[in-house]
Amino acid sequence: LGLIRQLRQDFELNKLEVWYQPQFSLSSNKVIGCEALLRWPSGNGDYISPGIFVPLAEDAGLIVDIGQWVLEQACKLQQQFTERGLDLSVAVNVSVPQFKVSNYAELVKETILNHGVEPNKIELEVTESVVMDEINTVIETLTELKSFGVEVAIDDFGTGFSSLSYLQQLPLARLKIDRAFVKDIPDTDSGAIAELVISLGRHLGLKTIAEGVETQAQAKILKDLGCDEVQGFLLAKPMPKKELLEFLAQNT
Ligand code: G
Ligand code: G
Ligand code: MN
Ligand code: NA
Repeated sequence: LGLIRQLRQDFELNKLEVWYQPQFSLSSNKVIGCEALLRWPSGNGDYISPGIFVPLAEDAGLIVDIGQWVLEQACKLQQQFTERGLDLSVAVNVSVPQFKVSNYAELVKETILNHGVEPNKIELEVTESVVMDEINTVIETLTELKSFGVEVAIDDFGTGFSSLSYLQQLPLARLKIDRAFVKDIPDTDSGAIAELVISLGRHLGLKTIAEGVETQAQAKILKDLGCDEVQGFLLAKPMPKKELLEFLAQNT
């Protein structure tokens, strides 16, 4: 079976999983939310990376249905947070083809309303490739969602080939510093880019969150630079929902 047929079949058989990686405030050291990340069990105990199958699902248009399902899972988790008295947000990744659905903003609003979730506890992560694909449509869609309350973050910031002018046109809450700019801190000049993004965020009134933080040294430098939040193996890896709820019971 081709990979995409296998993926479609496994999706229909409800075999895909959503794992969650906690995100932490650098000032309070507390969990502030988590990012939803797809996992595709290969059948022999390990997982095919979303880095491999998400691009295929995007090409096949399958990401539209999968992405909607991920959003529903995120809303269900957020409901559980609220039931447990946890004030935490859930971030989901959104791909280009999802924005091409004519009523994408309506669909997101409806999904959030149907789950009785507070819109500002759901964050959409969009990459620069999403933003640059059809900038006017994307601005319109995200502006509508922002006025509903949904938060928007730019994912993998600095890795795309975009101009910076869109930053002022989008209703953003957060810049996510890509792990490429975090990984060599404090050994190389890549820290200079993290510093630049943090400073840019501050000037634009946006929060900054660093991804891929693996060492205490990185966390300390990022904090000293004024970065607001971190996500990375140092603090917590992506984990299944059951483990996440256990982790939060211990860590909130
Ligand atoms: O979890 P991991 O680091 O392996 O993810 C690799 C890539 O897959 C990341 O760029 C991430 O944004 C993407 N990805 C993970 N889950 C989703 C999802 O639900 N939707 C989309 N569009 N991309 C995802
Ligand atoms: O592109 P995006 O930011 O959505 O991807 C997030 C991906 O980064 C997830 O697949 C997650 O597994 C991975 N990730 C999260 N924290 C770390 C980390 O500290 N180190 C490394 N190498 N990868 C990480
Ligand atoms: Mn992401
Ligand atoms: Na990223």
